[in-house]
Amino acid sequence: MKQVLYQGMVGKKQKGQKSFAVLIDPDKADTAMLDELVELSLRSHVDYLLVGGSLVISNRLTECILHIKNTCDIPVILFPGSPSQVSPHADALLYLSMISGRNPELLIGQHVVSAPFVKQSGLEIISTGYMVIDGGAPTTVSYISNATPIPADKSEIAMCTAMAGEMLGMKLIYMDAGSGARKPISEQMIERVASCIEVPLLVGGGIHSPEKAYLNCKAGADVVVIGNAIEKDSSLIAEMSAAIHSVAVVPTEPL
Ligand code: 1GP
Repeated sequence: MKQVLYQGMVGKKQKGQKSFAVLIDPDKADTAMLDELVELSLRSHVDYLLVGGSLVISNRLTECILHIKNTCDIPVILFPGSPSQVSPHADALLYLSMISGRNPELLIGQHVVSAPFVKQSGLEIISTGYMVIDGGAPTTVSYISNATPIPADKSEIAMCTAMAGEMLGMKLIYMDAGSGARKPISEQMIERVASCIEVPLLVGGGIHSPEKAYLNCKAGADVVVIGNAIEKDSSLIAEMSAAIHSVAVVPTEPL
C-alpha cells in the first residue's frame, strides 16, 4: 500500500519542520470560496488541505476535491466524519479510529463495513488515532460521536491513549478539540502527549490566533489544523502559515 504522503510527513518531523493544514468543509466552500482558499494557500505555502467534517450534509465532496485538484498541487487529505465521505480523487485518507471514546462503531465497526470500498479507492490510507479532547462546550464531533471526550485537564489520559494508539500501529495521532471549540487544547497537554509518542502529532480545534498556532508547534504539534477561523477570515492563512513555519526544533531520530 502506498505511503508517499505519510513518508513526507515523517520526513518533515525528522527535520523538525512544522506543517499547516487548512480544513475545508465542503458544505460551506462554494467555488468562489475554494478559489480564494486555494490561491491564499498556494501563496502562503500551506502544506495540506484537509477536506471533510463530522457532519457533511451536501453531496459536494467530490466536486470540491476535483475543483481543488484542478487548481493546485497541494496534497488533499480526506478527514471523513463517516464512511460516505470517501472520494478516490483525493491523495490520502485519514483512516480514523476514535480511540478517545468507547463507541465501538467509531473504533472499528464503521471500518469493517467500509473496508472493501476504502481499499478499492486506491487512496493512500493513513491509520490515525483520533482523540477528541473536551473543548469547553459540546461540538459537532462530541455530539455525533456519542462518546465522551477526554477532559481538558487530564493530560495523563491523553498520554496513555496516544501511547496505546501508537503501539496498536496507528501512524498518526490527531488531537482535536472539535471544530469551533470554545477552548483549544492546552500546550501542556500537547507537550505531554508529544513527549511520549514518535509518530507525527496533528492538533486542531478552536485555534484562532497565529500565537496559539505557534505555541502548539513549540509544544510538539507537527501539523496544526485550522478550519473555522479561516472560514471567518481567510486572510489569516498567511499569518498562521508564517507562525507555524517559523518554528524550528531539534530534528528527531528516524522512526
Ligand atoms: C476540527 O480540528 C479541526 O476537526 C479544526 O477545528 O474548525 O475549530 O479550526 P476548527
